[in-house]
Amino acid sequence: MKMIRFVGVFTACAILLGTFTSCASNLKYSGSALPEYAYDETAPSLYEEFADYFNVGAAINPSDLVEGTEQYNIITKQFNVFTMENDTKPDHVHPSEDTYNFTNTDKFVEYGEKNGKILRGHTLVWHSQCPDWFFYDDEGNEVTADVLVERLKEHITTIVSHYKGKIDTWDVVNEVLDDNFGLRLSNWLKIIGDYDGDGDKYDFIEIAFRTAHEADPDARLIINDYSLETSENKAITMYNMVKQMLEEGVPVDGVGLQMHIGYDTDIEQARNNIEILAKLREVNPDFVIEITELDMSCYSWGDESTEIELTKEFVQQFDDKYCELFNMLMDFAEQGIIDTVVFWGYNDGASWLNGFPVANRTNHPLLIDRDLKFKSAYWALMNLPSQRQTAD
Ligand code: 9MR
Repeated sequence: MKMIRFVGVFTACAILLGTFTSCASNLKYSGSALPEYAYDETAPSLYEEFADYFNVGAAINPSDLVEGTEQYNIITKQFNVFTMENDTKPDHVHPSEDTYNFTNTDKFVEYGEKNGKILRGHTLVWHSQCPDWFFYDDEGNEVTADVLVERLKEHITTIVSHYKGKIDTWDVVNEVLDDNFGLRLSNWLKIIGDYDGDGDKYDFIEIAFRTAHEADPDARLIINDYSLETSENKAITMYNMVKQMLEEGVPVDGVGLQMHIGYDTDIEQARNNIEILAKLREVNPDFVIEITELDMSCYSWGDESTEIELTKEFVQQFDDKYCELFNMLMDFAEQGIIDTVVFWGYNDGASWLNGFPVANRTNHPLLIDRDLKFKSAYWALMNLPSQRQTAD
């Protein structure tokens, strides 16, 4: 048994060394740093490796918080920021007007406090996973703007106060922009509209930020959205909206780029869009950009297939793209623009991308595989900080 294992490890080692030595010499992690390396006490740590640049985090679920499991050990060692993937969303925390369910997020906070982690709350206001009771009265009629504003304030005040000083960062509003133009036509927008009569319809967003800030003045408040890295139009729309809100004194501390990207995403486009958003620092020098939901699909957008062969060439391309992305993010980190990068999940088996946009597909978007082994993309990234420092 031991012999078979040795041969397996030796072969993997030889293959990997071939891959690594073809990229660069004198790598910090090579040799024993196998792509199939499983967690043990001697494993290095992703967030510690990137400590000079940004915090590195992951979205997790309650099942990851069982002390003593491999999952628990991996997340605790690898990441220093966490988001609950689903359990802090409105439908979980506030399923009906008089019911708040803090059980799972309380456990998350307990874990974070015990292990000294930074915690993100996702999310207070969203069009999805938001129960209908917010928008209708007992007779099923749509509520007035006044009623919805009161419900919105009560919702945010109760949740943010409950976690005051415990949850560090809130995705206050999520996905409020439309894919093509302006604001998404959600129930929030439709019902609250231009509440203060000043000519724009940012009111539900402004009220959400002001209310969250009142409940916990020290919490970092983020406006979170997708495709900001690929659509320049969306990045500009976000820039214009946040600029106006900042000028009006709305306490927005940063923009969250979800970054659900693909192995073929144009990283230079992403750099361009981040530069657009970073101009918000001209209004507020402390304004930050967080990467909040990073993953990298192995399928092109529009590809409907459910399996992909992980050829050596494909894996190399995938790893290179992760490196290109992280190098770009480190450039912004060096300017103080980006300080947090959070993966949406941490192992391929549990990723939402196995079910979206095609059901029952096998995707491999993260750095740890289905068997909880660290992939070559993990090791490629682990080598970046030391390579960058050598190059300086
Ligand atoms: O990953 C989440 C998945 O488990 C849920 O079913 C889904 C429900 O809408 O939400 C997913 O997380 C989303 C996040 O909350 C907001 N940005 C997009 C994420 C992926 O859909």
